[in-house]
Amino acid sequence: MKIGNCLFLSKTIKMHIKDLVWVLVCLIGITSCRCDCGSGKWCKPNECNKCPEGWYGTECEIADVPFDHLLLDSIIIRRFPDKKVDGTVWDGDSTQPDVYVDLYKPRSHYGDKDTLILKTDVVDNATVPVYFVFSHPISIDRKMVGSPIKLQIIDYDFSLLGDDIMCSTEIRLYPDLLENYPVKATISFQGCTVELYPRYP
Ligand SMILES: [Ca+2]
Repeated sequence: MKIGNCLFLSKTIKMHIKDLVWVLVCLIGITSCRCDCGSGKWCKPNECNKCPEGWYGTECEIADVPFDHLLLDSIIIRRFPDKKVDGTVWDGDSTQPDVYVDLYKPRSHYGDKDTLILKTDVVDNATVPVYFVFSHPISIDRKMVGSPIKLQIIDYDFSLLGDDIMCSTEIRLYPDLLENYPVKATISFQGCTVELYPRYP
């Protein structure tokens, strides 16, 4: 069903049952034109053949990234909020928060699961700067490098309520942060400042 036909119909339509059926057919024809753009988000209706910037391939599944993968050697937290947004301290015993970092690709609309890229060890009673130096560099493949991924700084808690997210953001490593192959990428969000130290093998 072409959009032009639908527009023509919408102009000439009279509200008879038969016309309503045609409108429904049109709407189904347009909205069924959907595909995963590789970024985990739906393409706009009727733009199936147009990949969003940074993606190509028949299903827009290939990230336009000029390297096969990258390596992450270390992460440094330079800043995190002193307290929770409600003004209370991070830990009930009034010690400093016990901090770790995770990096993952959120589930897409297909209903698949979050893909964990990295979860660091916990640094107990952390004060900035907090260093996470990986004995084996973390390898991040091109699809993750080109996808929106979530970066979170988390306070590890023993409580049944679970850990506290200290700050959270969505980033895209390439091209947003690493287009010019920097040795360090700095991200500031929600009271946190984080440095990533990548390598390009
Ligand atoms: Ca603590």
